[in-house]
Amino acid sequence: MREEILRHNESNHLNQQHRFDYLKSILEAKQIDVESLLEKLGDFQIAIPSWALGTGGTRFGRFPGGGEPRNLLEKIEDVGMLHALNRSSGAISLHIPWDIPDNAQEIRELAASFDLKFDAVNSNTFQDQVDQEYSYKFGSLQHVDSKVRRQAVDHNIEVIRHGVALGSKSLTVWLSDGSCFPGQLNFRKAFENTLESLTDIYEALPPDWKMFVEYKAYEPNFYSMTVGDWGQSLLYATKLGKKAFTLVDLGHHLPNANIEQIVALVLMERKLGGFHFNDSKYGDDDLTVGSIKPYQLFLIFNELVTGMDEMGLNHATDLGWMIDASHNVKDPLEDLLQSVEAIKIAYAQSLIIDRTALTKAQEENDVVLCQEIMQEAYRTDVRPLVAEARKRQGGALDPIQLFREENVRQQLINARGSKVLATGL
Ligand code: PSV
Ligand code: MN
Repeated sequence: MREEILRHNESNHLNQQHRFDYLKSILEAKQIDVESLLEKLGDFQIAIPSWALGTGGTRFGRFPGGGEPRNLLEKIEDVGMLHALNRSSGAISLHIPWDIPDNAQEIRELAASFDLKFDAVNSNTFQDQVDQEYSYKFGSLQHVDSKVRRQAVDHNIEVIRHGVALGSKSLTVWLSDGSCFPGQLNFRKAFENTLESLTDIYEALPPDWKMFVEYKAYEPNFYSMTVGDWGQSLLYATKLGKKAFTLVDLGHHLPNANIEQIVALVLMERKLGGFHFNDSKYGDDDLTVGSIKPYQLFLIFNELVTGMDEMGLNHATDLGWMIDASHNVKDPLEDLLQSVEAIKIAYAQSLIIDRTALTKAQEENDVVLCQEIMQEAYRTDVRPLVAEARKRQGGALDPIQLFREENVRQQLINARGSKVLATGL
């Protein structure tokens, strides 16, 4: 891909230079250090989930476009290609047992050849596997039967073991545990069982690992979820200890929730661990990041950047940045390129907010000016800046255009076939 990228950048050079110079002059007139912005953007990496490289679907059907990765090696190749194009997807997050790294050494070497790291490993106690003894129909870590809980704990410990072999540094636990009908569950017992099971998992974490407790308001349980919101996640994470954190999946809130405020407060408590980025109109739609509510994404990044700066945290490394999405009608790889781009745009916009002026306007209760300041940043077209950062890292000025110019999907179909299905949901 190296030569194709160089050729592509050469033919897009003039247009990019013109747009970048224009933006640079605007930013410099505002005393913004453009070089430092480019550096921050270059450092910022977003992990790709191993389960999002194929076509997703709903319970009504699935319409695969062909050329999906048939195994973990091919998934790594796909993420490697994304990373070559955008230089911003330098990590992969595995879901076990959908992707079991049987030969960790081989997997590690392949990933390293594409300059990829392993981000959080994810356990799965929301589906029954063929060889498992007990069913998770009525929950896993919360289950009334201690044997089921033990099986789910053991699975999580097994996932940690795989993660250690790959060089991961975190475990994400998402539970579908909950209840579908009033009266089905003793909420307090379910909480206590879950906490006890999570404690067993927590104790198996290596010292330099983090545990992310992901919450979700509903689905697959529709009356209660045992980790249903940020309050419950924060409660578990606080009781568990220093290595446990809340994970925010943007699609896991009740309608109109103020996610940016949640982010601000959990971060303030030093309990924000990471993100699953996606977008949604109605529920856990798992749509392309930034496709429905880009302003919300910008407001979330505003809280992240200001909070992290005040706490002396490193934007690129101190939180886990991951995508969690599904692609029913788009090419999965193009969709992921769009998602990463949307995240980088929101990040760049939040970096150019005039913080001194905003703080002053807040102190003076100048509501109109506060909005003007926020929207001045949001309405700045930072795409040439994001593209410049990508080019400097060796990526393509326009990754999707190059993906299409090179007929990558057709090449994948030729190599892997048109009727192949990747593992995942
Ligand atoms: C659940 O909806 C979730 O967001 C969790 O992160 C799972 O790991 C993932 O989706 C599975 O697709
Ligand atoms: Mn998620």
